[in-house]
Amino acid sequence: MKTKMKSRFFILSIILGVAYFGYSLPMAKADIGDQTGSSTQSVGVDLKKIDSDVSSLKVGIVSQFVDGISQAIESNSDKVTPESINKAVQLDRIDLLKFIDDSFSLGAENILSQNQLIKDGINTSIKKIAGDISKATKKNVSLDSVSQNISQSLDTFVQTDSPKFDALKNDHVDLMYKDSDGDGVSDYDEIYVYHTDPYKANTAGGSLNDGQKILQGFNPLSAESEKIKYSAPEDSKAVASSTYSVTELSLDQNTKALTVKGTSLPNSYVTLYIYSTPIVVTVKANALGEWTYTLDQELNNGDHKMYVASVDTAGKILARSDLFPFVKTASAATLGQPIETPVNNSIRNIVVISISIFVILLVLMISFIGIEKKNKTEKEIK
Ligand SMILES: [Ca+2]
Ligand SMILES: [Ca+2]
Repeated sequence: MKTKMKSRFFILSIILGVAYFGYSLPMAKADIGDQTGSSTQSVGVDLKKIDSDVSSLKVGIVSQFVDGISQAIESNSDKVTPESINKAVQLDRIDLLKFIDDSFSLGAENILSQNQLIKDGINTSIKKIAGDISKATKKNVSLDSVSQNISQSLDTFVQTDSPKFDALKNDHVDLMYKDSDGDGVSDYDEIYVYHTDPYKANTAGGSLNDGQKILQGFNPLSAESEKIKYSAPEDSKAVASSTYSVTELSLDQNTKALTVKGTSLPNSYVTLYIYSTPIVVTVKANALGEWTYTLDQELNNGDHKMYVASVDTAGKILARSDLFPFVKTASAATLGQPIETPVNNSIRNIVVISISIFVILLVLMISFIGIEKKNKTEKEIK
């Protein structure tokens, strides 16, 4: 009896071992994709964080300036009406707002490197406005505290975001904004995604340059018109949902053409997969990481779904969005909530392994009872 039990446990452990090994093998492969996805995800997140810091800095500076001037006008309007003071400062105020707009439109890198020039420009404008108010009220009005507060906000931004920006530069994110050979593919994508030559517009030869080939679905590493064999996005676990997404759908009422908008890394190419009619197209995102695509064929009415992904020359998905379902009717296209795919690996692992153990134990128990019964009957017959 004891030997029988031992051999049964031996068989059980072999079955469990084989089941676990079989399951963990595809998971290990998936991790490679996950790593690529998460590094792309963090670059996207860091870039967005710096962008949002830049916009809140701008909002903060404008409101400090508007509040400061309103206060100065209010507290000095005992003899002159606020309207006439307002009129006196109008032109200089417009100039300052334009200067702030221009300085901030160039983005974080410009603010970090031109910080002193921006501060000086703002201070000079505010001094001029203080002069306007002094003239109108015939009082000596100073706006130095407004200037100081604005300078302080800019300094705080530089202190907190400069290290973040340097870290991104270390990750070569600045290469996303460079296209040394002017073929439409950023130096970053040439080096890290397609392995094409960043200094040669037409890496492999042929009539199309690297960017034209990628847009038309051809392998830029081949001189021939070799189509990229796109792998299925649902099989890829390299999800980078905060970088790759679909944000907007619209249907032109006249042409019935569907336009899709979404996000990706700046100046990079994304491939859109639209099901169930499989449509696979590649588009390029702008410097803000926004892309737009208008379908040249009319889509059937009904339920559809789509993914957006960054794909290499072998058709492998390096990073992708969640699954975006949408409904198209004769008059509208409605985007649904993104569906996270696949479900969390670790939870799925636990569920699958627990179920396997339960099933195997059940089968063994049934066969054990069966053998015991058989032994009993055999004994009884004897
Ligand atoms: Ca290039
Ligand atoms: Ca090139």
